[in-house]
Amino acid sequence: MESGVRQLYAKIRLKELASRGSLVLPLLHLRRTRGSATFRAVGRALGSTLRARLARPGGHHLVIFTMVYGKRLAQYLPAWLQRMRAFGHGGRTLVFCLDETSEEAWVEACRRCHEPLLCVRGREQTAANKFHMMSVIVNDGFDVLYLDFDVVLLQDPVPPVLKAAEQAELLVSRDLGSECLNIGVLYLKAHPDVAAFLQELIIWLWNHPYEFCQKAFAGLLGVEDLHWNEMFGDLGKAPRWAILDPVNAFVSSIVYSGDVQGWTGDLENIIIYHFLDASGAVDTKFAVAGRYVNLFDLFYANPKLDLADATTPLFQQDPQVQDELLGSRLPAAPSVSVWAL
Ligand SMILES: [Mn+2]
Repeated sequence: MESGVRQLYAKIRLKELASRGSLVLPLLHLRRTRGSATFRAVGRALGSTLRARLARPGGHHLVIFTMVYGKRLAQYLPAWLQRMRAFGHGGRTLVFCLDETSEEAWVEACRRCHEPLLCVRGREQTAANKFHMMSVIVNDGFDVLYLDFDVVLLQDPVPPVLKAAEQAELLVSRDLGSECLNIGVLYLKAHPDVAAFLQELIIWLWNHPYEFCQKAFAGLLGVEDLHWNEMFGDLGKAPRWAILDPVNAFVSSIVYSGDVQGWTGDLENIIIYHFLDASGAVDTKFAVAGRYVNLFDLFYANPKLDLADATTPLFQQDPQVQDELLGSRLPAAPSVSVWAL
């Protein structure tokens, strides 16, 4: 078959699958005995523990979700989860552990320090996992706050995220000095427009496996140009979306560029610090520090920090934490149009 025809054929099949999927996914709780082991494990976590727990009066149907892999980082997971628990979110935090086939470092580490049901094992180490998992969560009626593992909470992110979500179904972080989205901190509301968006994104990535998923995500929101759409049809309407304040609240460290990365304002206003670990390596020619700096050690293996203490800011607990945060602080925000809630 000619490649263009084959792609079109694959697309039509996927569209059919996806539309059938969108009909059945809301009935997920009825079909948890089917599907892959991972799909069933997510269904069990959502259907039993999380549905009961998050349905309490005053609770919110919000799942915090992170995705982790690689043996190097498993050692930091207990401390990472301790920080979630400090803000009362341990019981809503789903950890997707992508282990190597022969080594179960992650899922074992997770189950030792977390509720076993909330540690879900996957096998394929691909970024697309994030969107498939979020699609399952959203289609099962839960909002989801995805957090990269290379973040640290300075304050509880849930109240400001829920406040911002009053005006948008999708919230995403961004570089301080560019319009480049960063899907390392991402909130998706359980909403039909979001479910359709995720479905479209998954289909788009299937048809364009060579594209960087963050660019595809931004492209479907209309922020970046996507190519070859004439072959795959028009893109659908994006959900209402907004940027999480990249200036002083949902901020990132400076690794490569003080013109683009970093933050400005007051230490007290930082909610999430995304320290851009990038799989534990840097290009030493371009990194501002000239070398890789392991900030997992600073935040998650630091005897001076009591991560369970949510009231004393981490930068007051250890001057080195303060130095790190201030090292990425700019005197003023660069002049890009800031669109933040
Ligand atoms: Mn990250």
